[in-house]
Amino acid sequence: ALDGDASGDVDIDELSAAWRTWFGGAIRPVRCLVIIDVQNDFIDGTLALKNCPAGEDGAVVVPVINQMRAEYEFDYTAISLDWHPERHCSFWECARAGDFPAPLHPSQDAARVREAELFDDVTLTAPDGKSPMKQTLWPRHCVRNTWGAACHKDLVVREGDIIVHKGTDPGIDSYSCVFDNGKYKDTGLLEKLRKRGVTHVYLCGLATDVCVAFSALHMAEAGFVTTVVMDGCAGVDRSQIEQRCALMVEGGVQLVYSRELRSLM
Ligand code: VGL
Ligand code: ZN
Repeated sequence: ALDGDASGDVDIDELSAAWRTWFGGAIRPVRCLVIIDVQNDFIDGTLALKNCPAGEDGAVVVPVINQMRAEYEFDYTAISLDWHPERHCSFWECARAGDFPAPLHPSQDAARVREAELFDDVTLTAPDGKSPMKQTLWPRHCVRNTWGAACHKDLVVREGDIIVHKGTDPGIDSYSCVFDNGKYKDTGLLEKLRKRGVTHVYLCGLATDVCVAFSALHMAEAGFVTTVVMDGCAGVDRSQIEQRCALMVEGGVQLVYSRELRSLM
């Protein structure tokens, strides 16, 4: 009955039995809340979003995220942490000091890098040794094992939460919690989610137009049903937020508000 060239040939009971055999149980969504970079430096530290162009306060996402955890039953929760070494290619201070831990691309004027302003872009050589790779220069932030890299004190973290570190390589940045910016290496998160049978991911955190957007795009591309909870996010720059939201929608990501989850889950 499954070989039908006419739709009437498909036997739904038989089809559903086949799925049950494959999966060993009833088919249901397996949901993971993914909390991106709710770290002190993005809230009260060196890269505080409230001092960025959009003027959004990173702290407002904390109660929204905690409330989601309390109200909805996610099977899993993953927490990503921007986790940089002391010298990192995204640090403006390293660029200014001429102590840059990544090779510049031949097209990049080295003198320009030493005079770069905060948030300027520079062009680095990718880990393949030849491709140009754009890098924004941020103030030094989220240095591993420092206060700035720690989660906001009020964020609920439970035993069993999946913790994923990103941006650990000095020579390449990683906005996404899935792949680095050049897609050379993955963080290991995909494998952890797949091992647990996760089908649906719900993203929130910081920053909407940077790490949340890139993570959501990679997750949708990897085949997860991907939702971003907008009131659980705060961003850097208004026009960037708009552009990246459009890009996410184009990439199949659903953008919602936390109160809508009740009807979606
Ligand atoms: C982020 C800029 C630099 C983020 C991380 O978490 O959105 N932004 N590193
Ligand atoms: Zn970073």
